[in-house]
Amino acid sequence: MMDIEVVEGDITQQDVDAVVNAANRAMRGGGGVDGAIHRGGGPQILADCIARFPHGLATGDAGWTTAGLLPARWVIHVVGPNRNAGETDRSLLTSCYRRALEVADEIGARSIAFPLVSAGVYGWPKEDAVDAALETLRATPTQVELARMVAFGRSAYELIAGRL
Ligand code: AR6
Repeated sequence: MMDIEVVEGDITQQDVDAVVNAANRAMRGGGGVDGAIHRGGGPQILADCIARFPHGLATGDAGWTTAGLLPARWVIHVVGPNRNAGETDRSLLTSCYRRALEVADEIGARSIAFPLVSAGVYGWPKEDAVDAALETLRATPTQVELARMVAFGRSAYELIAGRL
């Protein structure tokens, strides 16, 4: 049975086996969580993305790279739906969490930290982003023992804690 917890903090500071990146299909970096992870982890992450994902990733999918200089061992990159570009299918968002756990199982990660995928630049309403995350984490069979939701700021923390 996987534990699910919430902390207020920065995804790049999490001392877990794998941290999840809210990436885009190109998988070559960006802003928000993606920018923070590439900045904190250094150029090894981008080099790995280029080598492992020459054509990027599809929306809803996940794949792993090294975590470079971050405390984590791996980054699991997911591509959330961009609601601002008309990707409104909720199953694309739940798929990110399910696929991230599948990838964690492939690499043997036992602890994983998630940001609120799609809830920033990609414009998914935060309440539903939290519900999609929590219901999928609860429903997906996995060897992962700890899933940590990393809330960026106090209001995100209150929102997630209130729905956990
Ligand atoms: N740690 C934890 N959470 C964070 C951090 C951080 N350091 N920084 C922001 N958040 P976003 P998306 C929160 O925009 O919506 C990028 O350009 C933030 O408050 O990072 O999936 C990519 O390259 C929000 O709640 O991801 C893509 O093009 C959540 O993390 C695109 O943005 C996600 O915000 C992806 O957009």
